[in-house]
Amino acid sequence: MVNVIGLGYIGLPTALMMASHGVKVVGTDYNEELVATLNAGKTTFKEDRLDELFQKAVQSGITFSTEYQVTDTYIVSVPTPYDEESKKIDAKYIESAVQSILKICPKGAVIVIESTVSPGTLDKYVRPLIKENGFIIGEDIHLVHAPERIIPGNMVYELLNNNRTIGADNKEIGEKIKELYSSFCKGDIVVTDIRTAEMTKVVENTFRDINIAYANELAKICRSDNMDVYEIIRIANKHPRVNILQPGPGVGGHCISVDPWFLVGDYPGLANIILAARKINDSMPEFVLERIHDIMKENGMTDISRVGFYGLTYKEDVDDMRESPTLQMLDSMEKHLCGNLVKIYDPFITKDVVPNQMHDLDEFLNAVDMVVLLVGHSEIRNNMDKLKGKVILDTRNICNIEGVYRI
Ligand code: SAJ
Repeated sequence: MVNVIGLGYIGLPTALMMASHGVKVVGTDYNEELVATLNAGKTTFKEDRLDELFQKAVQSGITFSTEYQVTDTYIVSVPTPYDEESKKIDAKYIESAVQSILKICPKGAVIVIESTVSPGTLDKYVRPLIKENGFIIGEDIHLVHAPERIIPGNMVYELLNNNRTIGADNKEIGEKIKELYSSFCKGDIVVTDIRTAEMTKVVENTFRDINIAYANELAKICRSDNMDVYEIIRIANKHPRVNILQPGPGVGGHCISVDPWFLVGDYPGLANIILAARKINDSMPEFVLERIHDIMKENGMTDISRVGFYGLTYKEDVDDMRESPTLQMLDSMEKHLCGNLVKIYDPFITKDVVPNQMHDLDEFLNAVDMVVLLVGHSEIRNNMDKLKGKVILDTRNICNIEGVYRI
């Protein structure tokens, strides 16, 4: 039996996927409300094909509990935030999960850490904890790092098809865990050591952050000298070895905007491109605010309450708002005392989370003269006509209406 600890964006789909492929699974989370929701037969976030997978897993016997289970395999999938100041990982959730496992697990149990961690985290935080509790690693407890790679919006497909990395101290244990993941994963599963697996995961997300930063920097350069960044990227990408990403209002989500900081925090002075990229991407929400200011001025607009932000999530067609550029913009505006004046709408966010949030697209559009497209949800892509007559700032390059402004 596998006990999956942490039933969030990664733990839940992973637990469901294993269960629906014949593995006996119990999902554990300390959040009683979340466990109650799952036990009532409902999923806790929106994701393509997740409900279908949930039904299959329930039929296959998955159960959910707030209690840790006595079993031989644990998969830990808890948050790994970083400390705002030091930029180093805050491993407290991993530590408390491992501590709870150690209280009940039998001799020879395998603890698989799925959460993304900074390189060296298992050495620095997890191994000492296991030793302090009187266990011998490699005999009483086996440690494995199996970082996830799935992208919100396409999680089910990617869980099934992506290649994976498994880091273990011991080849045999690595192969055993590989076999477990092979129950559902059709991709290549590489077995390596723990440190390499930790570093590989962070390096992957940093690669993307740097590439997005390049697109964002180009957007700023082109804006300053009146060039069309989208046309330039489109043409440059015709080169067989060039693939520039798209500029946008910033980088959100809990991975790409977080993981590179681990390298900056741990290798100050060495992580230079990485730090520059982080700074560029973090500067984008402010850059969009400046664009709004300039465009309002150009159009003789003075009333910020007639400006509407479309989109609160960090990217299209997900309901995840973590580190979203829109929230970063609102934060920044609050400092200038105008944050609670703009109107805000997102079809995926039905609860009120910010002031002046609206819950109907038509009402939202009626209440504003200028729309800032911050997220390219399918809803707005399919309703572009409704924006006609508005002043539009499109930060995602999804609107072709004449006169549209871009970043
Ligand atoms: N973005 C741009 N321009 C682009 C692409 C993305 O501005 O050209 C923005 C998005 O709008 C978003 C942010 O970047 O705000 C990140 O979005 P994303 O879709 O690129 O990535 P995530 O955070 O949803 O998922 C990533 C994935 N990592 C990589 O692509 C290397 C996923 O595979 C990981 O599993 C996930 O992070 C994770 O959990 O680490």
